[in-house]
Amino acid sequence: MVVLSPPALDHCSLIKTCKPAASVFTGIPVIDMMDPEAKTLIVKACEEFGFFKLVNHGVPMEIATILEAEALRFFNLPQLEKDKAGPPDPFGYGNKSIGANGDVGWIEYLLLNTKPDVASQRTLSVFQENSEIFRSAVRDYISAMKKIAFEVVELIADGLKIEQRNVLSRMLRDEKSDSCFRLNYYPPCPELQALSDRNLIGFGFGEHTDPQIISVLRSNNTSGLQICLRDGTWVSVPPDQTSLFINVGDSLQVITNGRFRSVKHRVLVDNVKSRISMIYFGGPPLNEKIVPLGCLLAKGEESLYREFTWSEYKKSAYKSRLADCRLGPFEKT
Ligand code: GA4
Repeated sequence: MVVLSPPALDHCSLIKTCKPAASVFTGIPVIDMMDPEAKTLIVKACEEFGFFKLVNHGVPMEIATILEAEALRFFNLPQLEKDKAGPPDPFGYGNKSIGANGDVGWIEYLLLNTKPDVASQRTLSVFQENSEIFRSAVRDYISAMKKIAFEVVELIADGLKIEQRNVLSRMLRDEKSDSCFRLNYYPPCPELQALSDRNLIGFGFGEHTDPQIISVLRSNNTSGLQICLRDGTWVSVPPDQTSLFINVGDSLQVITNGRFRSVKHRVLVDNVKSRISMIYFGGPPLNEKIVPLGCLLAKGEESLYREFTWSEYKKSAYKSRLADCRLGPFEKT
C-alpha cells in the first residue's frame, strides 16, 4: 500500500508494513565457479531462487574498486553538472525517477550502453577532467562482466544438459545483443528513522524483475538488497563486495518455460551509509525470438507463452510500472 510521505521523501516510494523487518537470509546459494559441480548447483539455484552468489569468479577486485571510486566521484559532482548527463533516454543520468511511467526511488543512477564503440559515451563526457579514467573503468568492468555472464549461461546450458553449449551465450555474445549497464547510487536517507517509527519502509528501488536473460550485480558493503522467495517472503541479502550476484531475468524464465523463475527484488535505503551497485544486464538482440528451448520441453509439454521477440517484449516492458508482472501479457491463457 502506498501512503502519504513526509515532504522530504516525496521521491521515495514507501509502503506501510505491519510485518517485522525482513530477516537477513543465510540460505542464498553460494556457487564456487571453480567447483566441478558448479553447473548443477547453478541450475538448482536458478530453479529454487532465480538468484545466487558467485564466488571464485576470477574478476580482479581492483576493476570494481576503481569503477566504484570513479562512480562516487561522478555522483558527488554538483547537481547541475550531473544533470547535463541526463535524462536517461534511454541512456544517461537519472535522479529519483525510474523509467518513464511514474516510478520513483531514493536513487541516482547512470544507465549505459555496453557496446565498446559507444563506451566513449556522451554521458561520461560530463566529467571535464579525467573523464577518460571513468570511461576506461567502465569499459574494463563491462568487459569483465560480459565474460562472467557468458560463462554463467554456458554453465547453465551444460547443467541443463543442452548439447549446444552456446545456445544462450550466443545471444549475449552477438554484436547486436541488447544489453545494458547500470551504476546505482543510493544516498543515505536521514528521515528513515522517522519512517520506521511509523511502520513505513522507504525504497531506493521498488520491487521488480529484470527483463533480460541474466543480470550480474556487484555492490559495496552496504545492505539493502532484498529478494522475494518462492513463498512470497522478502529476505535481505547480506552484502558482499567481493562476490557477484546473479539474477535470472524474465527472458530466461521464458526460455526455460518457467523452470527457472525471474527473481523479484528491491532495494531498501539506509539512514547512514550510501550503497553503490553496478549491474550488467545481459539481453538478446532485438529481433531474437524469446521461446522455450525445444530440448527443455518434456513430451507433450507446451510453451506457457505465446511467441514474441525481445523487441516486442521490451516495448511492452518499457510501458509498464516497476512492480507489474511484465510477462503477464505474453502468457497463454
Ligand atoms: C529493470 C531492470 C533494469 O534496471 C532496467 C530497468 C528499466 C529502467 O530503469 O529504465 C525499467 C525496469 C528495468 C523494468 C520496467 C521499466 C523499464 C524501468 C521501468 C519502469 C534498465 C531494465 O531493463 O528494466
